[in-house]
Amino acid sequence: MTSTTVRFAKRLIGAAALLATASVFAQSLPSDAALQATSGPLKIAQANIATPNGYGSGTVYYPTTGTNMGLVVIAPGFTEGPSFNAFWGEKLASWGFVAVNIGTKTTLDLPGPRATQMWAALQQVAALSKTSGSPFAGKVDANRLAAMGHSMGGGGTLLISQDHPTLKAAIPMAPWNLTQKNFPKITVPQLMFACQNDIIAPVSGHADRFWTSFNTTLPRVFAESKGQDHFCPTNLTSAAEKAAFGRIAIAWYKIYLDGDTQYKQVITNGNSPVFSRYLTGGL
Ligand code: 9J3
Repeated sequence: MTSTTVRFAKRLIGAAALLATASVFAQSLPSDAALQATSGPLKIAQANIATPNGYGSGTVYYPTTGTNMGLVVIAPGFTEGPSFNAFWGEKLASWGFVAVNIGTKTTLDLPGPRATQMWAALQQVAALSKTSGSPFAGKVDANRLAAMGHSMGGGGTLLISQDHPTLKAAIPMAPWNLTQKNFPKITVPQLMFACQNDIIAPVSGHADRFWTSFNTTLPRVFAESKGQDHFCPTNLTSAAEKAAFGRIAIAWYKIYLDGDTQYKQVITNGNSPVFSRYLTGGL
């Protein structure tokens, strides 16, 4: 090549780089208001799992457009049913994830069986997505699985994270676990929600213990809702809490389930007046 040709080639590469940059800007972050809203940009549908294999019940929420999305299992707490988490299923799907909101075999199951059931639901929904007859056929990328759960379901979220390091991200909400307090082996990024005035899963005996046990390299966030009770990250909470938790939950799965690192700035700026504490590490 002549030096003129080389210069011309370099200019072409430069132009391509500019175009690539432009397309990144075209997909810039949504506004805080958009992330805090009850629903995201996508239209959603839902389907019940007719024959749950290894767990109690499941409702799958999914965007009507798109394929190969990350899948999040959502588990309730002791004596709770899936209604406690329904808004999470709807919110996640409206932002481009598939969510399976489960009920456990019995509402009294301990965190260990909840973790087992969460894994069973992920496997079944991923397998169903590979069948052409499914209403959510082709929607799930079986290599991108994540977990979320409230209370004993939050304990289950920690346990499934410990047992299945292939998971991409997790959100334990007001997690409760009695027999294991230390989770230094977890490598699955953890966004932990806590409720300051929780007397069912007191922060000092549960969320704080789990949080301080994490490896210092683990990508992690601790978001504690000010003055709120055990139900602060569930359907029973206020719109303000749903907005603050919802914004960082979407960002967490965008970063760690979708690989969209732009959303790290949402996490960095994720504190809110409704939080009494907002701590981050390993990001
Ligand atoms: O809501 C929960 O799953 C908290 C755990 C709990 O109530 O334990 C009592 C045995």
